[in-house]
Parts: sequence; structure tokens; C-alpha cells
Amino acid sequence: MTNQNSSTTPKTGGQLIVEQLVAQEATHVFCVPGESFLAVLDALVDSNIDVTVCRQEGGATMMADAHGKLTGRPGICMVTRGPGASNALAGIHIAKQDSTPLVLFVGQIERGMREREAFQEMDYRSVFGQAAKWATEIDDPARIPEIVSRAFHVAMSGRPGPVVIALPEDMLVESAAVAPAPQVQAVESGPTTDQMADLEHRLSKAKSPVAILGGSRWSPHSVAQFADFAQRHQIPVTASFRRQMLFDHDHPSYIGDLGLGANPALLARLQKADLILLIGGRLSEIPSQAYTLLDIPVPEQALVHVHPDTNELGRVYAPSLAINASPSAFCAALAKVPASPATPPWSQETTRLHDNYLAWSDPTGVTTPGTLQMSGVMAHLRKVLPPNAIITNGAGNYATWIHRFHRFKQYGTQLAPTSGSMGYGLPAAVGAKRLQPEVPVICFAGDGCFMMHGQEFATAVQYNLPIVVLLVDNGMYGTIRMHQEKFYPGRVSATALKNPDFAAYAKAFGGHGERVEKTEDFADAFERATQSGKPAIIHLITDPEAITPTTTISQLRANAQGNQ
Ligand SMILES: Cc1ncc(C[n+]2csc(CCOP(=O)(O)OP(=O)(O)O)c2C)c(N)n1
Ligand SMILES: [Mg+2]
Repeated sequence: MTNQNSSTTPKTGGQLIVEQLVAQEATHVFCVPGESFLAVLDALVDSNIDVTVCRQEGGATMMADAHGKLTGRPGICMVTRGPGASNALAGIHIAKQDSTPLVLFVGQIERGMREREAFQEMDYRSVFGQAAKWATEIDDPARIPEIVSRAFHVAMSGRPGPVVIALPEDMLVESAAVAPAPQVQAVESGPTTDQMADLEHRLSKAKSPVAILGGSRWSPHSVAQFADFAQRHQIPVTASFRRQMLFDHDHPSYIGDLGLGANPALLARLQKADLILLIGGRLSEIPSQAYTLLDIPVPEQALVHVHPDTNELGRVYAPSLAINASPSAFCAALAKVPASPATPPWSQETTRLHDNYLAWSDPTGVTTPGTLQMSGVMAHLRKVLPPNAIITNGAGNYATWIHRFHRFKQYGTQLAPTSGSMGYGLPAAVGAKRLQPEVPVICFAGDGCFMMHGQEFATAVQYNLPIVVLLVDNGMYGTIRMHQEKFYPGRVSATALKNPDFAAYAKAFGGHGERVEKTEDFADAFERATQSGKPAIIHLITDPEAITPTTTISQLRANAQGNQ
């Protein structure tokens, strides 16, 4: 039975898709148009949904991912058949690995032409079958409310992720009289009383507990609830790779992030912990330091794993206590866990580790070769950025400067791909600024990273989105060069880049451009960029030798050659 309702007037498939999105209270659609879904584009004209037309489908999907991360509800993206869908895969992979709710609509060939390899034909169930959380196709406009409603449920519930819905072109112009389905809320799962009692007992017996925060399905409220719990128990807290916004870095319990180049003191502490409280995350390859941090399948430390998807509990690590709960529901329950004794046995160590983190993340005195010091850039940003500023990035060694030296303070301020996808920072910044125009948005990008989705700077200009891009140009795919120098010293292969003048690029697009070669020039350039009121690129020329905050290309090469 479909939801046939005689009181509704017949509408086309295109109109029903838009009506269903409105019923879900979707506010934004990111798209690159295609003739395959003209009926949907037409129906958008009569809705209040803000449409952002993008320059490439990968960027459009990444903007939708940024929306999903910031709102907890699916970001919406629309792309055309084969070529559009292929480009969109880049963003789908990010949403999958990052557990972000997202719904991607793909225009599809007419139903009667399937299986002939018609123009731009693809079978989306096969192509996205592994990449997305669910991939489907709608054959009958009368089923649009049912399938879109299910897509929202799948995208938001359990471990969130991307859903792909293919829309045959002829289905979109066929009519049906059906009422929209109601707005979907993510299904909550919470801890049982027994599980919380068990946790309380374990905590009372522990000598050196530590909490690791990760995953999605958090909110400003649950982050505040967890911060309260950490305060009461003085428990040391680390944020998983690129989930730093889950815990205020100035909180006395914060001990650093568990990512690439993690603080050795933090890793040592985790190894000698007797109780690990892992909330929301999966402790996957990067945070687990290539699966070396905990024994698999049975960690030496008692592991309390809290995750909204039962499939993740026991997937790699066998937990001592598995709790199937969303971080929100779990953090609400933490309020009832009585405080530890006034001075728990680990309290001094928490203070020592927090102090160690403060020193580790202090850019003062961190010097690298060259006239432009990224430590100086980070120190300046720390002074001038408000706590709600959103920081975005893609992948590259330049991102180390953010992870180590930026002190995240609030939920909703970090957009960074745990999937390590280059090119994410710029579209994420555009998506964030479109949603929250009043919030400062700073995109960090490498010279390699920026060019992967640099065309979306045009989207920032088109919608008057004054983001600031800090483009860290070392003339190479630095991360890969670093690995080359470690494993094939002196044999540079396919990592050098000849770059354009990025300040001129910004101006050519109608934005503001700056070129900075010395640390002392950064502050004024940043001020001019933010005052311009335009999307801006600050082209930061860094020394290629300055490969990380702590080592140089020459040192890496010498070390590797010494080992040969
Ligand atoms: C889409 C994509 N392609 C390739 C890679 C592999 N990769 C990781 S970092 C990197 C180089 C990044 O260069 P850049 O943005 O200039 O940053 P840098 O490391 O030089 O600071 C590459 C090619 C990736 N992570 N993502
Ligand atoms: Mg580079």
C-alpha cells in the first residue's frame, strides 16, 4: 500500500521530491544541474529551499557533508547521471567514513532504457552499494514520501552516513496524489540502568581512566554534559582524530588529540590506562596509531565502548562493557553518575597531562626554516579568532598546524575529513558560511589540496560568502614528499608542483587576494582580508624545507640515508 490520499492533488515526481524535502525541513540544496532532473530543479523554484549551484559535484557533496556535520540532519545534494554521480563519489566517501548524515539525489535515465548502457547510464545500487550506507532508485512517484522518509531515517540513525537515491527522468514527470511523510527524528538508543551501574562501579575501582571522544551524533548540549562529567571526575579526556570540537581545549581535563603526530605523552598515558571510555568513536586506523594502541581483539585496558551502532561494538575491539547508545543519550545519563571522591587518585596526573598539552600546543618558540613561520600565523589566529570561528581543512601536512596549535573551544567549529580527503576545506567552508553567514569561517588548504576543489571559490564569490582561505604553499604535495624522504630518500617522484599566483587567482574570481612571505606581514594581511568583506585567499609562501613543525626535509633524508 502506498500513502494514497484522496485529499492531495496530483503532483509530479519532481514536485513530490521537493515537497518531501520541505516536510523534512531541509533548508539548503547543493547541486550541479543536469538535464536528468529538470523537473526537480523546476519544483525548487516554488519552494523556500536555498539552492547553492556549485562548480563540481565533489565540492557540492562536500558542502552537503559540512551541513550534515553542523546540523546533525542530512545535508542534501543533487547531481546528474554518470559523470555527475562519479564526481560526487568523493564526497560520499567522506560522509561514510565521517559518519555524516547526507542524502544525494542522482538524476537517472528513463526507466524504459535501463540495461542498454544508455547515455550516461550507471547502476547506482551497484556503484554506491559499498560506498554509501544505502543506495536505491525510485520507480514510482507514489513511493517518493516512503523512500525519502526511509532515506532520512537511514542517514540519521545508528551510525549516520550517506544515502543515494536515483531518480529516473520519466518518473519525475509522472504524477501521483500522495501526502508527504512526517519529519524524521533520529532513533535514540540509550544505556540501561545496569550498564550505567556497571560503568560507575568500574570507575570507582579504576586507578588511571581516560576518555576518548569521537564519532558523530553529538550536540552542543551533550558536549556540555560531558564537560560537566569530566569536571566532576577530573578524568583526562582526549579527542579522536579531527573530532577536536567535542571538547574545550582549555578545559582542565583536556590532554590533546589522538590523531596524526599525537603527543607521545598522551600515547604513553593511554597505553598505561586501566580503563578506557570510548564514546561515539570507532578507534579506527589513525586514532589507534595504525591499530597499535590497543590489543586486538581484546585490549589489555578495560574498554567501555559507547556507540550508536551495534555493528561497531565488538567489530575490532572486544569491549569489557559495550553500550549501544548515541553520545547524546549517553551523556545525558552521565549526569546521574555520582562524582568521584573529591580528589580521585588520578587527579594530579590529569593536571600534569593538561599542562603538558598546553606546552605541546604552544606555538611560541616553534621555529622552522624560512621567513614565514606557521607558528607565528597560529599564534596570531589564537589572539584574533573568536571561539565560535569555524576552521575547515582537507588533507596535507599543513593541517598538523591546526590540530596541534589551534585550541578548539566549541562544538560546531571544526570541519575536517577523518577520511583524509584532500580538497575538502574549501567546499566545507562555503557550505558552512552559507548556513551560518554571521560566523567567521577560516579554511586552511595546502597548495595541492586547494587545487582539488579550488573552483568552488567561484561559488563563495557568487553567494557573497566572505570566507578566508589560508593557502599554505610549499610548492609540493608535501605529505607524500615526506614519506618519500623517509622510505626512498633523495628520490623525488611526482610530488613537485608549479603553482599559480593564488592572490591573483582570488582577485580574478572577484575576491580579495594577499601574498605573505614573512611572519610579520601576516597580521595586517589577515586584517585586510577580513575587512574586505569578500571571499579572500591569503597565499602563504612557506619554505619547502619546513615539512612539519619539528623536522625538515634534509633531516628526514639524512636520517633515512643513515639507516640504509
Ligand atoms: C583526494 C586525495 N588525493 C590524494 C591524497 C594523497 N595525499 C595525502 S596528502 C597529499 C599532499 C597534500 O599536499 P598539500 O595540500 O600541498 O599539503 P602539504 O602536505 O604540502 O602541506 C596527498 C597527495 C589524498 N589524501 N586525497
Ligand atoms: Mg603543499
